[in-house]
Amino acid sequence: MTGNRDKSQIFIRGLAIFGVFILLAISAGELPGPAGKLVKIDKAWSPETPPGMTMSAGYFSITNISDHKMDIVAAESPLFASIKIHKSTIENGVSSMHMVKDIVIAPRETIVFEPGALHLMMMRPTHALHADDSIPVTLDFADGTRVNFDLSVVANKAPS
Ligand SMILES: [Cu+2]
Repeated sequence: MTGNRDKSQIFIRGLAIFGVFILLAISAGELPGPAGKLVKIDKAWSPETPPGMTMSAGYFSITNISDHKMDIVAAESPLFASIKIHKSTIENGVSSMHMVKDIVIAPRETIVFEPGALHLMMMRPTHALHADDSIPVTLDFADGTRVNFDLSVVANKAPS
């Protein structure tokens, strides 16, 4: 009898500790800071890369839901050798693109990466990417925050 009671007490103590871990895990997701939510990312996509294609582009919209400015300084993905932030412009009817050093997002501001404008220029994919694949991307911010999200690969669209 005594042995059984000891076991049930240990079991209850175990449950309590487990519960504390769950509470910690839930609250960590809501705290501001590197592990918390500082930005919201929507409509993240990338065109298919046929075999032999050496570059692609990533598009998404990003909203700063923190109360301070967020400054994107770099991006990377395990599926591409390098990613740069580019901006396409049309001048005298000629489309060109240039590298952007960083993207500063004010609190509550949304910035849209889209064809013909800001985009992630993604160089040298590790393999051909097809519709419904996802591309994991990490954005690095000036304050050391890193944000991970996935670009969904979409068929029949060309990068621009
Ligand atoms: Cu580009």
